[in-house]
Amino acid sequence: MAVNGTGPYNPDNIFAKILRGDIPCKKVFENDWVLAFHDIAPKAPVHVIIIPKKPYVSFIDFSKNASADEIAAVMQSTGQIAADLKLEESGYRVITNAGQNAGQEVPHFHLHLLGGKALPPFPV
Ligand code: DGP
Repeated sequence: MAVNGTGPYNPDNIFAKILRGDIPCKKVFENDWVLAFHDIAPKAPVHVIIIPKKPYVSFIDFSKNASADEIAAVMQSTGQIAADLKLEESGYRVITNAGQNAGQEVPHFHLHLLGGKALPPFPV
């Protein structure tokens, strides 16, 4: 992955391995477009990773190249997961890190769903 989250997709990244079933995850949701699972190092009581099943390096790649149906599926799935996990009443945060300067470590586009407590003010 280039520093800005573009470049060729690396099929050896950890989320690609999770999608293939090569390594386990604690799954919370799956449909034709999306897989979601608990983050291995949670930053909040609820910290879920939501990924498209198709290979996109980052939000930059996803926003340019995914179909409208797929973008809708990812966003609607995220809202559904938040509702299923009872986060709607207390509120929650959805973020994505696009590129290394933003803190992206895994080069498969993903959303972080965070909640379950009062979250600190957004850092920057
Ligand atoms: P980011 O820094 O935005 O690329 O976030 C990557 C997240 O992925 C980070 O919060 C930790 C999580 N993560 C890394 N490796 C694994 C893994 O093997 N399993 C799970 N469930 N989460 C992982």
